[in-house]
Amino acid sequence: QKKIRILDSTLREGEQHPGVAFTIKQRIQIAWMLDSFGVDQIEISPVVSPDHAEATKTIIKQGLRADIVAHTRAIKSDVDVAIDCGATWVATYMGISDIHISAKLKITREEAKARALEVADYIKAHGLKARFTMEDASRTDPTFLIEMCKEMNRRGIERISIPDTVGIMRPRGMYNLVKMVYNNIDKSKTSLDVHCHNDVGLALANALAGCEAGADQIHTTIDGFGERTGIPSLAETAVALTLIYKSNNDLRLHMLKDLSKTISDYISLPIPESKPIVGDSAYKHKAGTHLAAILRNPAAYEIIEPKTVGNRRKIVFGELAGKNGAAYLLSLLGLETSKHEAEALARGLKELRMGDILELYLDDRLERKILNDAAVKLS
Ligand code: HCA
Ligand code: CU
Repeated sequence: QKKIRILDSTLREGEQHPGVAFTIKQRIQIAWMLDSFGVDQIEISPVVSPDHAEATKTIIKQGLRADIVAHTRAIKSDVDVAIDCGATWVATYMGISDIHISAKLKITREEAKARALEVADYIKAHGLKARFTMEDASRTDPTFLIEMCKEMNRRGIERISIPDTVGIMRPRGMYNLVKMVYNNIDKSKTSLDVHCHNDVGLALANALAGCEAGADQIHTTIDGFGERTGIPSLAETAVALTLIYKSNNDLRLHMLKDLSKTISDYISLPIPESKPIVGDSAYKHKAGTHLAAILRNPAAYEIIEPKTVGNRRKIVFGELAGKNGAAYLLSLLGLETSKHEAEALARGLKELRMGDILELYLDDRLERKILNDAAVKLS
């Protein structure tokens, strides 16, 4: 299985989310964490403010393992800012759909193409590694998209990003779009990125479909923050790649919860409890039938152990706990469990109004022992 890489854009796309803004020190801290987590590239825009330029410079100086990619508009003076920061990787973007060319750039297709190529040549003339982003690729005339990709490919641009800027694709459509580009370029010169927006919740599915079609790098942000409803979250992407696609196994997954927690502390926004992998509910078990199975083998309802991703298992005793849940609760309290007592407690729990619940958070070692004891008693 070919490795699928991760570019994390928390410091660029992530900061485009309302309410998300980091200090210089926080950006440096995030870059260190992302690097030790194991992402391949870290993206930041040095152009948006002097603070961002400062952060970009300092992060580049850290000598991290990940490439630091400076994101710029397709404007030479932007590229100059990146160069001044010491960037060796530059990602430049330009809207190439008719709607972007007319509404944003207010020029013609031919002028847009000329401008893009001029900037690409400029970047290459400075000996930089480069990505060119075909912004709004999913709404671009395919002929023009291919024409542009071929030009970049001919120039030895190392990566082309195919974004679904407005989150309008379905997985099959993203697959076809990326396949079309993939079939039209010399793969020894250029690799493909996918950058999918989550406007209807299909971002990760679309990005993975793009990788099945030949792309080898997915853009993520911590917790999926980004313009509007964002892009795929780092945690979901990392676990999907490791566990489902088996295309990456050098990521420190146990850092996922901490990465998420760090961001939420920095921006004073709680992590939504239903967030996959890192949310508070990601490993909460409630229904009696689930509890009964979890007692014997947590894998019955967990695809990856909570501690593997830095999260914790939580058992909820509420109106759905049933006699298995009740017996478990009694054993936790150190009480000898008879069938009769367990049933009585289960009836009591049934009386609970919806939402009146007791949650238990357990230390790992204790939990394993108790799970074993309870399983023995019930079997
Ligand atoms: C933007 C556009 C972008 C670029 C993606 C990329 C998009 O907000 O600047 O560079 O790969 O969604 O098209 O984020
Ligand atoms: Cu984007």
